[in-house]
Amino acid sequence: MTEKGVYMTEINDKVQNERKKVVLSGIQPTGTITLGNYVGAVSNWGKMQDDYDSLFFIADLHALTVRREPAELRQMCMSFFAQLLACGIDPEKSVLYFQSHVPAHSELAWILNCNTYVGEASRMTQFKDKSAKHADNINMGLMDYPVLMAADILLFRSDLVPVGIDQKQHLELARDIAIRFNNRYGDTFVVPEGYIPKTGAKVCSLQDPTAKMSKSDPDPNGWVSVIEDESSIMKKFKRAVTDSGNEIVAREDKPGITNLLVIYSVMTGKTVEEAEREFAGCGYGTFKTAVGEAVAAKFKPIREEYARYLADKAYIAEVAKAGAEKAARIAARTLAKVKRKVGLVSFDK
Ligand code: AQP
Repeated sequence: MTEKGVYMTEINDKVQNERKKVVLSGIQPTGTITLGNYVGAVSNWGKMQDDYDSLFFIADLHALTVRREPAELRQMCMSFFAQLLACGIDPEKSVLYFQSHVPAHSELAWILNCNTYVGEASRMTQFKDKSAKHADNINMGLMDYPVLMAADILLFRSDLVPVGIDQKQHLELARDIAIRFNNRYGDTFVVPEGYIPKTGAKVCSLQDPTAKMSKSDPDPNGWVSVIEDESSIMKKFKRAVTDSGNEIVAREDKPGITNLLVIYSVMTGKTVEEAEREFAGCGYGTFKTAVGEAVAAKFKPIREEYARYLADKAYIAEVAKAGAEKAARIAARTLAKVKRKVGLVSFDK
């Protein structure tokens, strides 16, 4: 069996001759999973797990780049795990785990740090934005975030990384680091491709349709969560900021309506053009109610499943432990290879 085949086998725990493509992605346990995270990332994870060897993790180490109350972080981590299960990440199909339970993430990040330039990391838009937002805490972790993300991806020889458009720059850096390492030390890493959805790669705030919907937005009317109740979702959509005029069309000068059409399209599986036709001649009020109803209908079963999973801490622990063990087994191979390539001594055969 080829080396590639071994990786595949470890993930699936079954023998196949061809290596299936590997998909990996993570989410920071801050706030709750928003409609933006769901549309841009998590809903695609659910769809991909049937066709790929999939690994998904709670990026708890990434979450430390911003100051958090320890008890709150712990609670968020458990809540996010339950939310991912409720969103359809199936532990029978995917490896699901907490990033901090697999120390290889941090170990590889250190080696990659030594192969990344300060200029590259300090140029990242997210670093600049978060530095401005947290001016009292511009820590090394904030700048190092994309290098840890590169380690997350490269550790598992990931082919595809499903992310929203905001992570595109980080993904490009991960590719640059992989190519540089391969050129210097010989073929080691798979150079990953981004999987950025055609519709919904950047869901915007309901209050500012020119800004990304973000779970750390202090204005709760800007976002909705996958575990939010129906009446609250409906209120937020009724209050959603729209544009001048009364046409329901996706156009550059209509960011509010375009954002709502994209959301409706992803929630219902209809195309944006179909949605435009459906609401031609309707008022903004009717349209906003329909979008809210589509979102509430999609999220209702997620909210119910979430409550069930969160109440079963033993199940979460069982899934998370098994996931971390599998992930650690796969990661150990890449890490051993990397250590050997850079010249660290090993007594293992
Ligand atoms: N508005 C969005 N539209 C589409 N995709 C999005 N993602 C985030 N916001 C949107 C995608 O969700 C995944 C998980 O994101 P993350 O937790 O790693 O952090 P983030 O990108 O920084 O998301 P937030 O919501 O803005 O978090 P905070 O407020 O904590 O910084 C990623 O794949 C991301 O692309």
